Amino acid sequence: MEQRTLIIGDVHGCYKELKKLLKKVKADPEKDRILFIGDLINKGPDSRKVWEIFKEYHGTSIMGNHELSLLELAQGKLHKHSKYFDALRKNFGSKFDEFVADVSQFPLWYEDHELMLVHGGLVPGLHPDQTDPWHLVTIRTWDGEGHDLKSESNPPWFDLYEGDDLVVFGHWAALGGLDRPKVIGLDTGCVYGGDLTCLILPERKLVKVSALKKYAQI
Ligand SMILES: [Mn+2]
Repeated sequence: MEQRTLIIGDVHGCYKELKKLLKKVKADPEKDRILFIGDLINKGPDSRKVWEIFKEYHGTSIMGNHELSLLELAQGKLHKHSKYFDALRKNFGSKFDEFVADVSQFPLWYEDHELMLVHGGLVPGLHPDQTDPWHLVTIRTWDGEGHDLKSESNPPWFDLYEGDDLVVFGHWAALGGLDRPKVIGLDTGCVYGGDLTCLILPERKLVKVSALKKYAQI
């Protein structure tokens, strides 16, 4: 049987739901390739527990905007997400440096054969290696220039996508997931009381578990 690839959406510290989902899809780190779409951390109950599960399952993750913020904060840059930094330090305790070193190895995107993973999305017409990292991790809509990446008066980036790869993304919880032939959105807002979603390839099956509660406001 062909190896399964499991791709898991934005966890945001929801470790109980992550455990449930891994159990539901019978994830096996010895057999399955287990990938995460980024934003493992922040907002939810316990980022450290999520990271421990991630390591236990030999997961691979791309960078979400929350991981990219963490790295910038760890380098001493000022950032609007600084409130999360202190919370993470406390949460990880003696494991904090190891955690930051691990996150610093996350790639900004993941490409394999006909599959592309990116946290926010693709700037139309550009390969990720030509794209500003912050655009990759935060884009929702495209204004033609990159000044405004979330105004709903502009088209979603995936309406403008014309490539052949299957692109899997997260980040846009309010969208509630997306399932198109060439684009799949996995952020179904678990931390906001929605679902945590896993895409199973090659069968292209979406499996969800419901959030046990609403941990944050969208
Ligand atoms: Mn995000």
